[in-house]
Amino acid sequence: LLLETSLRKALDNREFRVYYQPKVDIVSKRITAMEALIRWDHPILGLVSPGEFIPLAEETGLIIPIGEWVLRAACFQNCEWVRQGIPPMRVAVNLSGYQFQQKNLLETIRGILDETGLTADLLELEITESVIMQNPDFAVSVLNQLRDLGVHISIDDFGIGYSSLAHLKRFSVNTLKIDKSFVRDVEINSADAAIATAIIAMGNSLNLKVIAEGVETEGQLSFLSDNKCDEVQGYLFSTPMPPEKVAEFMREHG
Ligand code: G
Ligand code: G
Ligand code: NA
Ligand code: MN
Repeated sequence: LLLETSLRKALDNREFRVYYQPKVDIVSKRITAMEALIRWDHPILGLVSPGEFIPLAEETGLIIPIGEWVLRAACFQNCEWVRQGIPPMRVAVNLSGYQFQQKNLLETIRGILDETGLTADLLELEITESVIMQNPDFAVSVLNQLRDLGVHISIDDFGIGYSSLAHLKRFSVNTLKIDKSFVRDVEINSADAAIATAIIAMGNSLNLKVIAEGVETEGQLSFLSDNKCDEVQGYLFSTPMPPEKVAEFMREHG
């Protein structure tokens, strides 16, 4: 209850931060996007991870204003990076299931793009496979509208949410993001290796990009590269960093 009360005040008190983690093209090594990951800088607890407060935000409905805040902050930040002369890259924002179901999701996103001046192609939305599969028919219609808006769409945590190929071909998305639980032991666990390669093959055959998250070692990177995965993300390249670090990172890696 204490946490809920302070979560309510956190937006007004400007206690949220957005950290950014790069996505890297395996072949060219270029940065394709920066994923926005929220942090709560609590006055007493210090940095609280989203794993701890996103579920509470969802239970209380606070995820709607918090999610909108992240979207706006990330879009403003990406405009600022463009203004600084950093080569254009997308900013990727995680959408909660509650946001995905909001009737005014499209208006909200359109409004934030207008307000910040960011072009739609520089915004990416990450929606988990489980959220999409809760109601595949509804998801098809929302994903079509988002595609028409011109934003890039990724299916997050892919591989644990039971999409069939039949469903996948109906979803207008750009990218499949292999869940990090399959990446961790991809070199030593033959089932994980089989799942990862199957997702890559499925993505390739449906003309979708495939990214692997949670890449921490050169061995995992080699496996993914040998098996024609398109992009990678993880501690091997960078932990999530505050926005002021991104410019420096891009000077070294852009
Ligand atoms: O950043 P990790 O660093 O701790 O994130 C933990 C979880 O919180 C991940 O599942 C991530 O997708 C989720 N998450 C991070 N930022 C956001 C956000 O802005 N909105 C939503 N809905 N989830 C987020
Ligand atoms: O659910 P989502 O896929 O958005 O989760 C992203 C989470 O994974 C965040 O908590 C982020 O900080 C974390 N993360 C990012 N890179 C790595 C990595 O290389 N290894 C591990 N174990 N976690 C990572
Ligand atoms: Na994500
Ligand atoms: Mn994920």
